[in-house]
Amino acid sequence: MTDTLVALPTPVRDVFDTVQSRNPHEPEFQQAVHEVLESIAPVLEAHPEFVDGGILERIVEPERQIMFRVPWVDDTGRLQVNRGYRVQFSSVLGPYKGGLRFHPSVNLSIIKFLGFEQIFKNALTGQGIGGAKGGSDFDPHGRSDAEIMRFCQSFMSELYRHLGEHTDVPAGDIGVGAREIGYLFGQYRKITNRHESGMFTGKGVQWGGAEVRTEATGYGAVFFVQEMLAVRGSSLEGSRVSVSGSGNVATYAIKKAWQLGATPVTASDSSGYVVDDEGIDVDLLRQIKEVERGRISEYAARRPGARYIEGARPWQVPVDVAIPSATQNELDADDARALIAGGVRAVAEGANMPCTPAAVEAFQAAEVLFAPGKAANAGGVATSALEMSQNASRQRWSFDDSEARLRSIMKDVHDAAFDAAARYGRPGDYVVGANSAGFERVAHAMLAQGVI
Ligand code: NDP
Ligand code: 2IT
Repeated sequence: MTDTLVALPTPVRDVFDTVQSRNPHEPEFQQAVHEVLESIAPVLEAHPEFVDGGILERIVEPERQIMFRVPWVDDTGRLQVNRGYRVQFSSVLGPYKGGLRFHPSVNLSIIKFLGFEQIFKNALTGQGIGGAKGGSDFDPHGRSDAEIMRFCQSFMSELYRHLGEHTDVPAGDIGVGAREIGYLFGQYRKITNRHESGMFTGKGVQWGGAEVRTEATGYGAVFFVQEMLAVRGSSLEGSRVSVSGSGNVATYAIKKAWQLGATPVTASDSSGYVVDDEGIDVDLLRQIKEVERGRISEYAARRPGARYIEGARPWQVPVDVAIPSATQNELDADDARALIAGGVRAVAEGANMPCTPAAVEAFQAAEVLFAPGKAANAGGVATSALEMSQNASRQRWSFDDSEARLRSIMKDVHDAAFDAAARYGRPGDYVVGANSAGFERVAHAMLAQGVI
């Protein structure tokens, strides 16, 4: 992976070599670090004090990483043991902030890549939040509510001592939605004897949650696409959009695409995808995925005209805009070439790192507008920060007010990335722009706060 770093100054190569040798079994973490180091070269050239101040050596090492045993008893009375994680990467801009992921693929590499990305994403939002991620290799699929509750209680029985509204504030991610957040928050409240609303975000709107947090990531990604298209004098009106995934991010990306005059034509899960040329019926999708917790194949079975393609991803379908919103590395160079051949004009990462480095390169070479996750999906965590503000001040903002704030934050995130790309000689390159703008904010704060 070092090849594209060859042209970079020795200190940057040395840092990456150390990352590789210290974290040999962490390919996703290495991938995320590589992407950032590669794209911030112009920032380091303009700010030699960042290199001299040891910012790189420090930023690639989490401030703290916690791993723990999560024992619980399933419905048949059998003991189960999972592994829990929380990687507290950086608190230089605010309390650690980032989601929890429950998925069987979770390991230290995945959590570290997500935590590392989160530092720069959160900095880009301008909201005063540090970077973290956590989760477990627990698989919620097919588990009863009682099992989910027992798992969440056991998980929080260990993690609570590391959390707090001024310390570390988790939220949801894959496999952690409203149900899990309720059980996790409840256990924290019981153990600590504190109703500390601001220690978790994504809470139910009846008990401290913010309006629009549920919708925020998907809505924000579509707002970001709108901003990118506007720069080229274009809009979403009349365009066909493909979305992967059928969870929180995908559902609300689909909904906002409809609201802005586009037709979202795909959705997927880890078993396959559906294509619906009439446009995805959001109510049916939510009924199947959120209420029944079913599979995406059932959508095609219940929707005339829709087709289900087993074992494939939706990138062969010709569209104007693609918003991958399932998981990391779900769109490779072949998929990118298929989308380009189909006429795609813009790609925004709703998920974290869904496009492989080769796919990103292909989009950029074809001059397709490309928004990396740390910019395009920043609306979720930005709205989490709005939830923290409301909790701290005991206020409740309306849906419309909150959506207007999200809209404005996404414009600011876009403009910060766009302007940084231009400033550093790579106009239109949102990868360079997002990484540079986020990194600058973090690096200045690290220098100011000394060797910590
Ligand atoms: P959900 O659990 O709500 O949905 C995840 C979706 O992705 C499901 O459709 C799931 O299908 C699919 N998926 C998960 N793993 C895989 C896999 N290995 N291969 C193919 N499909 C898979 O999660 P979210 O919608 O919250 O998260 C989706 C992405 O967005 C993640 O990358 C997350 O990190 C990112 N994100 C989420 C934010 C949020 O606020 N929730 C904020 C910013 C980014 P199946 O049921 O088959 O597993
Ligand atoms: O990846 C992400 O930004 C999230 N899962 C949301 C994190 C948050 O704290 O809202």
